[in-house]
Amino acid sequence: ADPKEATIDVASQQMIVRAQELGVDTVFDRAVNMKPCSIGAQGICCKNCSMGPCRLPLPKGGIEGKDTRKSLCGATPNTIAARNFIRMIAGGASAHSDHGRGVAEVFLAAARKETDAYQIKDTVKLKALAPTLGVATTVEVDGETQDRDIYEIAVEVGEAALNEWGKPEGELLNLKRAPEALYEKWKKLGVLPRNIDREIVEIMHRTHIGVDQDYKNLMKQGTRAAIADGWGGSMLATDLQDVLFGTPFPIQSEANLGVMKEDHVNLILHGHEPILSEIVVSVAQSQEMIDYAKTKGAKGIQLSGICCTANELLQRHGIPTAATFLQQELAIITGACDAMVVDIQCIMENIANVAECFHTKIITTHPIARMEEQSVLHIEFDEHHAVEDAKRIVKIAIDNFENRNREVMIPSQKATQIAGFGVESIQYHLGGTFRGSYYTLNDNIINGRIRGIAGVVGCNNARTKHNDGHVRVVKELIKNDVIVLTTGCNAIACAMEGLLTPEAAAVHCGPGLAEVCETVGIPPVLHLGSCVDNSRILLAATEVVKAGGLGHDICDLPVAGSAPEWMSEKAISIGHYFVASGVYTVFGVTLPTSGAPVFHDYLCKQFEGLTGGMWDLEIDPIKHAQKMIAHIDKKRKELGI
Ligand code: BF8
Repeated sequence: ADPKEATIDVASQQMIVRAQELGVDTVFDRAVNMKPCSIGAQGICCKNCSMGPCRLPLPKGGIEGKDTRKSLCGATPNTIAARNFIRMIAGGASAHSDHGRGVAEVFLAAARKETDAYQIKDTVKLKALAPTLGVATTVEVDGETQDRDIYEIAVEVGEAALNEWGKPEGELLNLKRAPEALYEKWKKLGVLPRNIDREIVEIMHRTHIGVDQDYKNLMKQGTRAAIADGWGGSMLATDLQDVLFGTPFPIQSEANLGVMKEDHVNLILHGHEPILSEIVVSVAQSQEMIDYAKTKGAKGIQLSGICCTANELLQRHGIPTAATFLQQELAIITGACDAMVVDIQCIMENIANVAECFHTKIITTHPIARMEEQSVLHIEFDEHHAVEDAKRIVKIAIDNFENRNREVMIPSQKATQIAGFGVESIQYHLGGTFRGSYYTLNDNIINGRIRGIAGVVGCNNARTKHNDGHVRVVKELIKNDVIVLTTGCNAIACAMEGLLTPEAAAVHCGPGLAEVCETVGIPPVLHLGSCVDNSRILLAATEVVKAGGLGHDICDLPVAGSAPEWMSEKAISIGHYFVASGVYTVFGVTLPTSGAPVFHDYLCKQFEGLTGGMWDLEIDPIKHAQKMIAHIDKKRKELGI
């Protein structure tokens, strides 16, 4: 790979060059050497039974007259693309939701005091959350209202939350947190999720050979499962994590490979669940471990994060971010990574091969996510002996410090970032002290200083230049006075570019947004956390609706969504729960729908008539942002502002 073609990030370019010099292959090289299958990329390869795979390429020159393409069983391109699409939703929703379930289980163990590694930290949020799950926070004693014991409330909250995954009747409790108009719309469409697991299972059933063969009906189930992710599994994950580990509040840190330190033990935490990483952080920051590191000749222990674990640790502890998804191999190529601890999701198997060329220890920790490579250590993490597990992990990193076997080459690049925004802190910064709501934010939208709100999120994708789409889309938006809420790897890309600082306002924003940011002292791009924390964006949008003056539903707001460099199934689930919640959502790179033009049209045009939201695909970052701005302007016009 040509490093300058592969990424806009200078630190990454340096590490790609080093990898090539050492003969270590990275995702950037593999992307050049292996081209994607164009039929699969267009969504029209069906491998759901062994009569296939049936491939239905678009005829050269497009379709003239009737589209007669069909598989052995007769499935049309629309059926095949819709089946593939909702299977991606099932994959993404299950990843987020299983993460949420894991958090709920640990939450319950903590509430029942079965483990002393975890405590209920944010009691205010617990009490705010309890009623949404049908749990009372007070009790009547002799005609007097008394507060209930925190841990008693927590046990019931934990039980009610866990019940959401498999309850036999009813609908998800969080749905009522959506604007009433949206809830009613879902009800009318018949897409209220019953429980989280069921909607995912039903996708697998309906996409089996010979079941659902109507793309509209398939998408109906896709919508139901996506809502079960955004307003269900992901939202529960965020809420329970906040109660357990603390609700984030703005905090300063740094981002990019330059956060690693040559004279320190570098322990990198990579993956998604804070269950593990929270404990590793507290152990690694203990005097006992720091002293132990010093006995091995290190000055201390430098923790840093990759992917959404990075976002979780950043927003609650200010732990610096080492890398985005595509930089995970590069962090090892610095020669300074003494251990990389991983749990679930977005972990490339090739880090094991790269680590074998260095001294780095890769440690898997989750029973559902192991690697076959012999060099990989597996230390299964269990909430009941969390501290002991974490100590073992940190010690392995420290002991490995003396084994560095190649020259250390840490790029100098790193940028300051402010992260830790959320529904609560946006209210604090941009809300009205009087009304305790998003009144001031709405006021600034109505008076036009802020043109609209964009949620820009999602992955890196080796099929497009690393971080280029992220940074250009976001810069174009803020230049046009659109405030950006970010999560996931987009947030990391923006951090590396210096966009998550209040100073970025003067340099990159239009005059209206710059004025607001400078007055309040916030960055124009607000980091809301990890990918499950996209649920924070749904709730922030709901607060905007509630604050008044901008319509009655999320689809009335001047907002738009984007994932410029998406690649994962989780991104498709997120994209679709935004669309299902009324948001115009643009993806970059590609969409696995282009080989089925009727289905593509259904998602990108007709869906607006159902939920008020719709999909779009735009590869060019500037046009991508301009389409979002055009939608925001359309909504402003409809609102008469
Ligand atoms: O869940 S943005 S590459 S790290 S999938 Fe993965 Fe995509 Fe990054 Fe977080 Ni989200």
